[in-house]
Amino acid sequence: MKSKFIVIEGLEGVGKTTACNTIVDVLNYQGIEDIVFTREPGGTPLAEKLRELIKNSVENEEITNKAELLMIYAARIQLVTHVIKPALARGAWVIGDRHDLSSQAYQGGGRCIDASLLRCLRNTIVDDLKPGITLYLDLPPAIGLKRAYNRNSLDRIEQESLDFFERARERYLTLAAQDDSIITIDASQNITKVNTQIKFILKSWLNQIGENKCIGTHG
Ligand code: T5A
Repeated sequence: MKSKFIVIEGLEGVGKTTACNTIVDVLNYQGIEDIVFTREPGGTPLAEKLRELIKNSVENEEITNKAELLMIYAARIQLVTHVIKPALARGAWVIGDRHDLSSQAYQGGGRCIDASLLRCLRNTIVDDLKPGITLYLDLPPAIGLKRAYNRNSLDRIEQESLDFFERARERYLTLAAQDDSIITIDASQNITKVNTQIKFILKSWLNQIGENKCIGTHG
C-alpha cells in the first residue's frame, strides 16, 4: 500500500503554505478528515526549539554547515518518531511542509555537503519512511525570495546568496528527475493555476492508489 505521507517542497516563498491548504481541500473532499500537519524543521517541542536555532543566528558564533545539518536531522528524528510514524500507523494522513528532500537540496546542493554523509543520515534517520508523493514547487529563487522579503525580515538561511539557492534548486530538479514520486510544479504561474495543477495531480495519484472516491467533480 502507498504511503499516506504527502510532502510539499520548494525554496523560500514558492507557496508551500498555500499548497498545503489546497491538499487539505482535496483530501476533505474525499471524506478524509484525519490529517496531521507537520513542518520541518519543527513539529515537536524539541524540534521547534531546534528550528529557532537553525533559522536564527547565534551571537559571536558561526553555525557550521555540519552543525546545521545535525540540528536538522535531530529535529527530523524527533518528528518522525513521535509524530509521523505514529500518525501513519493509526491510519491518518500526514501532510508535511518539507521533509528529507529539503536537506538533500539545501544542505547537499546549497551547502555542498558530501553526499555520503547525507546518505548515511537519511538511511539512519528516515530509514523506511518514504512519502507517497512529493509535490515540488519550482520557482527561480529570486522571485521566491522577493515574496519572502515582502512578508517579513529574512532569517539566517534566507540571507544566503542567490548562488546558494540556485544550487539548491538545481539539486531539487536533479532529484525530481530521478524519482517518479516527486512531481515538479511550475510555481511561477498564478496561484489559481498552481492550485488547479495540485488538485489534478493529487486526484490522479489518489485514483492510482485506490483512494479517489469522487473522481472529476471537484474544482
Ligand atoms: N531547511 C529546512 C533546510 O535548510 N534543510 C532542511 O532539511 C529543512 C527541512 C525552513 C527553513 O529551513 C531550511 C529551509 C528554510 O530556509 P520555512 O519557514 O519552513 O523555513 O520555509 P520557507 O520556505 O521559508 O517558508 P515560507 O513561508 O517562506 O514559504 P512558503 O510557505 O513556500 O510560502 P507561502 O505559501 O507563505 O507564500 C509566500 C507568499 O507568496 C504568495 C503568498 O500569498 C505569500 O504571500 N504566493 C504567490 N504569489 C504569486 N503567485 C503564486 N503562485 C503564489 N503562491 C504563493
